Amino acid sequence: MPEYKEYKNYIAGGWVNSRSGQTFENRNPANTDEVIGTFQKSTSDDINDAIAVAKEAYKKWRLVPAPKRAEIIYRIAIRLAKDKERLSQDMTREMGKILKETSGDVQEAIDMSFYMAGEGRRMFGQTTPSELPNKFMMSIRQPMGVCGMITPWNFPMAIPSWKIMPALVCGNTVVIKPATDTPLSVYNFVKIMEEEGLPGGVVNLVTGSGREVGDPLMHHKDISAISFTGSTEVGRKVSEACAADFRHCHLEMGGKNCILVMDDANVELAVEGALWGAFGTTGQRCTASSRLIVHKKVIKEFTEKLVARAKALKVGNGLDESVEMGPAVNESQMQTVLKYMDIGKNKDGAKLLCGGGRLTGSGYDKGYFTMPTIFGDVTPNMTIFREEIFGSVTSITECGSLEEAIEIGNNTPYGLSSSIYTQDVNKAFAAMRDLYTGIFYVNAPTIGAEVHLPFGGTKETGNGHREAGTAALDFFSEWKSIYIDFSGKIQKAQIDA
Ligand code: UN1
Repeated sequence: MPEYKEYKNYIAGGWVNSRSGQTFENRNPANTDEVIGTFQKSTSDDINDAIAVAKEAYKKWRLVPAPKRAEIIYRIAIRLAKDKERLSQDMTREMGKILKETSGDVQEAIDMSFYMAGEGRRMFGQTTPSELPNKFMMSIRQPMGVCGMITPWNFPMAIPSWKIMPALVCGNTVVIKPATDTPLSVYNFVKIMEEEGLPGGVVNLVTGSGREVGDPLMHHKDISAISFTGSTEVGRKVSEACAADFRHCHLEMGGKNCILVMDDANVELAVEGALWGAFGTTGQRCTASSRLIVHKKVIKEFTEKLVARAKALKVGNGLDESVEMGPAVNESQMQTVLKYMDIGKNKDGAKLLCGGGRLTGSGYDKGYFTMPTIFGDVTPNMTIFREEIFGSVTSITECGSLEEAIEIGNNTPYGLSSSIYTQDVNKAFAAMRDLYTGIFYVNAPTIGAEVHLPFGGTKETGNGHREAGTAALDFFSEWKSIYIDFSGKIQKAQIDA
């Protein structure tokens, strides 16, 4: 068995043990015999240390000119690109998704870093004429202080980059708690920040559980803003923790995204899209295509082709380049997925078209492998239609018209992503207008957002904020409106004619 390492917290520019003196293990979900490393099992003591340090570091960092902050971010981007192969390998080993996808994840962090480095010389405010003579007015972005980040395991480097990079370019300092399943990817990211010259204390990493680390982080009075990606259940707690004293919070939570397949769609293309949207990242994306709403004229052809493709998917260890789908991230996630497979079969009474259980036998017995699973005859009252599964399960629901498809598509508490396959521009535009989601695609699945447009969702997916694009700057800065009167006399807005 290969040697494994003990990884530390990063506080005040140094690598330190948790004050608890305890660690936890990180194992490969494709082969649970393989220990990736041990990480600090931190507590509120460590979080308090990290926040105090970040608060102190903020005093200097906020005064570093944004283009200079951005130069460091630029160097980090270059270094991520240089180390992409190693970072992807580590990510596949710690969370299971296939190498092509983990290198996409690292690429997304590279893209975000370059994008935010560019913002260092933009971060535009407004100037606008005053209603009074000899008076000037403008708005600028100002940083807020220490930002807390709680990040998920499904995009272990991309999502931390969505939060850290805009926070830094705006002049904030950071305390991040990564998911317990993927501390190595955030460790690797922060290590690169250190090596590329980010001053100590500006970004601090504290590993550990949600209860022992996430909870004190979200409740701490010196945290100006929390950015959270994860379950709706935990998001609600973050929101409540911040509400009492009006600290800002950005929440990115569940999804139950739909693809509409119209009777005029290119069915081959729709099948390709649904396969990728449903089973990419083993279905463990907030943007996963978990509801396929298909016109009755093409449902037979679409279903047959999709089921054939899903059955042929090669499932296994993501380090094997021929593998197309990796394992569930951990035992409990696998159990949740198996539970929904069971509900689909036995409670909802949907028609199981393929998959429906755990993969066992040679190559599978050491990991959390589930079958690519498709249910047919799914109706909006069924649990598998309503609840986010976050695994290798998708469902097919029949519709008879565009209007009906849109109604079914909107029939969910979530609102992250939606898509339509059609050759008819009129249908595409109507769906674009009427599907109430934060992200929308035409002739592409519900996954695959790029970093320079806002990312986030409506309804129970979010709380109105967005990550990525310039929208991220809106969350990680506060507007300051500035009026400069050079008339030498008192001038009264709204009153002087
Ligand atoms: C997520 O599912 O949590 O748009 C993020 C996408 C990826 C990001 C997904 N770029 O599918």
